Amino acid sequence: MDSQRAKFLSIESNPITLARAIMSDQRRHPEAKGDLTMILNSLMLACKFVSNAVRKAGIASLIGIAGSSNVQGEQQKPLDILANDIFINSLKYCNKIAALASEEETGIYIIDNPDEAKYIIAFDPLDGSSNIDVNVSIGSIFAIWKRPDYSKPVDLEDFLRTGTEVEVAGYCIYGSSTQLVIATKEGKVDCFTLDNSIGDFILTHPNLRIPKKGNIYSANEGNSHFWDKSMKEYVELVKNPQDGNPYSLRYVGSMVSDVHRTLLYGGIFLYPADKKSPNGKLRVLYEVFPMSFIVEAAGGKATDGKRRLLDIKAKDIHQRSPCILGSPDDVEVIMAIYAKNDEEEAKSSN
Ligand code: AHM
Ligand code: MG
Repeated sequence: MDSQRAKFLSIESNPITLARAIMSDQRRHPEAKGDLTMILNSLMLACKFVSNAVRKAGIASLIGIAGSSNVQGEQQKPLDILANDIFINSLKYCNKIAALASEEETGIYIIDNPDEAKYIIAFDPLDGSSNIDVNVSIGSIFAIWKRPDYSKPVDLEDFLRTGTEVEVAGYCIYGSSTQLVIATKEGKVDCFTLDNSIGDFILTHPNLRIPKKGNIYSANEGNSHFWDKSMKEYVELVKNPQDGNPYSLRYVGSMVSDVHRTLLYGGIFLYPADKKSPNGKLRVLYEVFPMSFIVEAAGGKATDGKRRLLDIKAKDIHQRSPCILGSPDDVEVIMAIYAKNDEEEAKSSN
């Protein structure tokens, strides 16, 4: 039997569903109490609900704007609000989350549940909102931390953490299919695809590894006039390389889609600081940390140009950071450009 047919038969008769994968992971950790299993099950359900809402958005009048703004002054869309409610309600049921931070919530949202809730979560319920109305892929992003001290009531302090402390991170992409990518701190990244006919996520891409080097760069180059010298130099280099093989430019404008492609095909995703947004645009807790965690777990790198993104210690739940991530060889090239320019600048200022 050829391997393609064997794979098809195994997916048809013995699929590894997300629930099965989570259970078998838990068997490998007999000391685990199953808390993360319950949280992941709640997230899986939330993603299915959001996926369904996204597919019906045009019919159910979920496009357009809702008329409200979030704490960052961005206009909320009906789907942003619906997705936020879906995530919160789903997570409330599992009783294992003490509080959450969401792009759509001004402060932390404390869940009134028993003391047994040892985890907190940060999420962007619907990333890439500007693409909702034009039927382009969007997604949800999350990162989960263990509370450092659950003998005291949960508070903002529990969220002011580094990315290296993340236990599990993931994203769900609502694209031509719905896929859920989950990374654990053991460095395992799996991608599950939603099979609508049975309503379950099936393991389709086990042990994802990012290519060592790619040939795609992904950035909103419309902002290039405002970029710093190193970012301009890097993008010029990939467009006019010495070997005469320029990189392709791909930019969806939904971080989930741009990072998903980078993970699968390799290359580099760039959302740098610029003169208009000196801290960049992407939010540390629920965009930069989860995506950096996933990319690193898959063998890639994530930096702001000078330091590892996962080493940032959050000072605010809606804090922003420049974000550069992707194939290790590609990210190292831009880091070397930053190091060279910083050294030259330091010499000239002495
Ligand atoms: P959102 O969470 O409000 O949708 O904003 C985040 C999105 C990211 O998905 C994407 O990478 C970025 O904003 C695109 O920004 P720009 O339109 O400036 O290129
Ligand atoms: Mg977002």
